[in-house]
Amino acid sequence: MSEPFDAAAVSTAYRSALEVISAIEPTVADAIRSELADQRASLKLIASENYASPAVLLTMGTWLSDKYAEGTIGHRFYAACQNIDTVEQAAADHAMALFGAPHAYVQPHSGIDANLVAFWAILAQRIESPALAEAGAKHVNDLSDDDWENLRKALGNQRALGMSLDAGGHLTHGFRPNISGKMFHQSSYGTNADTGLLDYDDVRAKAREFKPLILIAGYSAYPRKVNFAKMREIADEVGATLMVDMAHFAGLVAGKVFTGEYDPVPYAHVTTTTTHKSLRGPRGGLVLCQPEYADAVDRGCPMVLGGPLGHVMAAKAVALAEARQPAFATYAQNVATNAVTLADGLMRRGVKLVTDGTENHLVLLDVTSFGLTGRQAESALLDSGIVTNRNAIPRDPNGAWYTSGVRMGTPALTSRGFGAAEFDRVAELIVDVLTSTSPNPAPSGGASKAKYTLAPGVADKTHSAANELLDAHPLYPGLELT
Ligand code: DSN
Repeated sequence: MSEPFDAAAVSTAYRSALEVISAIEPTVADAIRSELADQRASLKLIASENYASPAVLLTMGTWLSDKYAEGTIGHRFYAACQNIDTVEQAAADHAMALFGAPHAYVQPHSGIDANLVAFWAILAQRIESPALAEAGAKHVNDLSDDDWENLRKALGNQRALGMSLDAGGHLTHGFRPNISGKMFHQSSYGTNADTGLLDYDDVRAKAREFKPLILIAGYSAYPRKVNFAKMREIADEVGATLMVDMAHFAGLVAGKVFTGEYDPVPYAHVTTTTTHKSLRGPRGGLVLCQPEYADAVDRGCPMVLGGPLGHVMAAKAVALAEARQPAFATYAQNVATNAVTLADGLMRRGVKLVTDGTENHLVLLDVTSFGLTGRQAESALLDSGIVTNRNAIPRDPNGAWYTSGVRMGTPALTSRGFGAAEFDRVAELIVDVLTSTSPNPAPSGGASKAKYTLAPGVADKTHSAANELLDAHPLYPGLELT
């Protein structure tokens, strides 16, 4: 781990905590022990996961959890919130200093909550409030399709333009299964069919035609940098608010890997993020914004959030303090360098990557050349101790369930201390597994999209090769639960 910690003290803390938990509900204590064992024993390549430091994790297991504190710092709807004020202010101060943002709101419980706060803040700030008040008389769960239509009309039929899901965008950027797709008329921009890269001229053309209230930038499966200066130029040209969801790459922004036009914070009116991915904090979200959106953003609770989670805001403060240390910039740079090593190692061994490489923390494999679906590839890798997730590729012929891709990221294993040699070996293991996997025949003819056969011995061989790497880079070294 990048942050050194006192292994004896942390071991004592967890041993004691597990003893106390075990006395009440041993099943839970056992699951906590097993989760550590499982995470220690696998190559975690899920691009959105990481390992938080013991300081961050321990902060969450405290009585700050027991306090209600609806409202904002110094202006609460409950008495005796002085300690919650302290931790919320500390987290907000660290967030503003780390990202150079004029305002930070650290209450969102997750990424979707952060995006909802941003959406409603933009609507509140830009659209006439009487319309909101009229529609707000009902709970969102009670709204029928007609009600939604009326709500959108009352709000002026607002439009949001975001990156399409199959190009790497996120569900919360205006897609129908998510509330964002019901609140807004949505349209999306994709990526170039030949290069897989974001085409800013296409974004501009779509924005001119669609005239969105909100231009959303950000992604969860696009392996490249985004030029936020260009996105802001487009937003300004069409009178849109630029909202950037940097959940995936916040660690690269914090660690100054993404600077200048690739740092969203100076360009976006509102920036949202989660805190647990490349930022390596507790599970949660936060919103950064320009001053003109601050009042509306601070109304996130009660607009769309319940009482803030004091224990998690405290852990955000600890994680953000860690991210302000020089070691975090080194970590972030290593995440990006390791992603290039992984990409090169895969491509050198014949794997097709979407966009033929990476400029951030993730790679997106197109597994069709192995004759596999993403689901088969994900399962065969998991059987071999390599944890990834299947993901649609642009214009995916297999849809969002089976998919034709697998997404992999470097933040977690970089936290364990993996470098170039380890990531090249990981690439070799991945290719061994994929070339040793074949789809089973489907009962209806052709190939199954789910069932597969992994050649005998490959899973065991890969597990033991993975263990060699993992043993050399232990997770939470010195932390002993027994
Ligand atoms: N579920 C997250 C991811 O894996 O990218 C995004 O919300």
